[in-house]
Amino acid sequence: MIHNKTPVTAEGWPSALNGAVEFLQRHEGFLLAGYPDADALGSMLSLALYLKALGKRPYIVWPGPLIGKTGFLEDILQHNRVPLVAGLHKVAGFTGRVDALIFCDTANRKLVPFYTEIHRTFLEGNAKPVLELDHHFGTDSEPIHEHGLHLFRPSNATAEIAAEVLEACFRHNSGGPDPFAQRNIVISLLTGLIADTGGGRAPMQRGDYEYWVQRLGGRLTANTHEKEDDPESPHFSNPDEIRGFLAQLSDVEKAGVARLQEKIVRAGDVAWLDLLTDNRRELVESLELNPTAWAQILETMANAVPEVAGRIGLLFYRDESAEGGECFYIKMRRAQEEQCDLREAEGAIHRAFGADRVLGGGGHPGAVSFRIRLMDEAQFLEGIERLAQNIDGINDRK
Ligand SMILES: [Mn+2]
Repeated sequence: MIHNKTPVTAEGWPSALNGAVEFLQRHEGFLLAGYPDADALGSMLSLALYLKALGKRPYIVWPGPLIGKTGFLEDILQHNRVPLVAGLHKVAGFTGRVDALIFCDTANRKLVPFYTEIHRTFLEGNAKPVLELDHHFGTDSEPIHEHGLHLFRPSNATAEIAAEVLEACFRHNSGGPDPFAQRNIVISLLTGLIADTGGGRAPMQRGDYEYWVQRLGGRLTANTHEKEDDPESPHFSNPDEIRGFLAQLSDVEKAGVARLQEKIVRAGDVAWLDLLTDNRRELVESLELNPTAWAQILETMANAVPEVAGRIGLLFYRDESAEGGECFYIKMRRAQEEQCDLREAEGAIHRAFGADRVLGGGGHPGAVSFRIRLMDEAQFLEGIERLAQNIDGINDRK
């Protein structure tokens, strides 16, 4: 049975925050895990680096090399000697060293790398205490551990929640290290925030976004000096440079984007981009794209397609399901000026493909994704056309 996540109320938030501070103070060895996108990584890294500064032991669950632009976050961890728990069989090796778990930015347990092993090692029987930070409230959302301390809030990014936790820690322990004085903590948080808001284009809470970009950006600039001992690449001195870096395309990526622009199909104010087998193979082979370039093109197109349509854009490709089998993956985003809540598209997805074929999905008002059971590609494309007609009528909150 699924119990959807519920946000902590405004009245309950200060005590939840205090609970998180005590949680971090009370324990010594922390296993951090989450679905490794930029926000989850940024949140985990910032917490891990602060715990390290307190003399505690963070371990980050690492499913493998990162695809896309977030590789520099891995470099930050290496420089700071935060151990990565890489590979399934490694998890159990940390039994004696871990006395608490932190999950960041992950809608449900199916998306946590090595969850079965983590559960078997740390959450069965005498379960270790759990802290969860998240901002996903889709229909597939569910606390990873029911009895955890849940800092759930509809923020722009989990990185905002992590920043609040760090701020609260410093308030309680102002003689200790100042988390925002550490460049790498600030860079990690800003990366998560910028990535989750489409490069700052589409924050759900504009005020919060501005607040954190100014506050963290100010500290980043203040702590940037001409010569740094810690070799960083790239070397950021303000949020705009992080934004620029995340959005920057190489020549081959630009060529890929230009080609895909021509393949966008418009139907009213909805548009879609078919990245199923043929289109994708043709592009990858002719431009000799590596996985990083492909990921960058995908992210760029996910933001471009809705703008072409003026309202809602979607793209789809084949991907792995949480169980490891192949499935179709649909990414849906709304245009910058559009106010509708895309989470309401779930009904349309069910009608278009049949509820039993939808493996799961969810997201934010501005961006959702769904996994669909494998079927004939022609049959799937018919479903997409039905979906485009259905979501055209989604409630507009303008
Ligand atoms: Mn996130």
